[in-house]
Amino acid sequence: MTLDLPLVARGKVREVYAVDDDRLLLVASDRISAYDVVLPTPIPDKGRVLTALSVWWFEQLAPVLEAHGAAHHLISADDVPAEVAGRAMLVRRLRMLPVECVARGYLSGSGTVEYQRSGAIRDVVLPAGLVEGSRLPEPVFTPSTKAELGEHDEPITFDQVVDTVGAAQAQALRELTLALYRRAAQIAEGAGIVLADTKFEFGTGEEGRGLVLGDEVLTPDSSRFWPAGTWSPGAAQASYDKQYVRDWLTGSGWDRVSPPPELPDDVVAATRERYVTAYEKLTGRPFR
Ligand code: Q0Q
Repeated sequence: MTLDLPLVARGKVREVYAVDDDRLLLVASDRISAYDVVLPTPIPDKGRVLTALSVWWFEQLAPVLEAHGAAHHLISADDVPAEVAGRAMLVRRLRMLPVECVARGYLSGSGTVEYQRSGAIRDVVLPAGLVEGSRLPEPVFTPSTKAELGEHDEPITFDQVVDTVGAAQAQALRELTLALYRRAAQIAEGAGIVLADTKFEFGTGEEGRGLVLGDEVLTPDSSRFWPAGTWSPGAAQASYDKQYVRDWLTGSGWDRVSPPPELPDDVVAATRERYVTAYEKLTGRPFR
């Protein structure tokens, strides 16, 4: 599929195209990545499900954004080229801030590794005795740099955010990131899903106005979603969307260095179903 639009940016599973001076097109593919590698087998409808989920979250979080004098960048998910219908968002072009705004309600992944070494995640000191999957006493803001494609984001301190965007905007990023996370985690809990952590990206629009929430929001690609029913601190939690893929890859003997193998049909079907189920449980709407 080639769109007749200039490519602005390409991620592992998404692209950004320029529509005009003021608008971009965010396109989600059916590609899936695991262990930081894009797999050769697409997951049918993944792009459409994650786009529909982002659009729904923008609706749900609009009151929180407004309460903080902020906005979001979504213009339309309908007014998009037919080739990418259902899996693209027409968005306002922003001046994106070079900070990945991560909110964590639970300890997991790279956060656990750093905590085990230092009792903290950069400058965010955590209580003793936490393990992989532990719920944190309060959600925490643990920003990171925006790594180049293929690189890992590097955690940074709040003071480094201040040095990057200034004290007022750094404080606004932290407050808004945590407020959005709290609301989203509350909604997810009602659907039987643990929102362990998520990553927001913000930009600014017209001079002097507030922050604008960009990128995709609260998808299984930008967040860790765990089934609440099986949450059990002390080990890696089952991923809501990628566990079938991870387990099959582990069992396949793939060495994580050579090109990854094709996924079998049953793993593809089960993974598609997980994305659809996550959408339907969170939104209460049937995926069409
Ligand atoms: C923008 N990205 C992310 C990305 C690769 C997405 C550029 N509203 C905006 C947005 C957004 N969203 C961006 N730039 C200006 N205004 C977001 C990091 C990168 C694929 C998909 N890149």
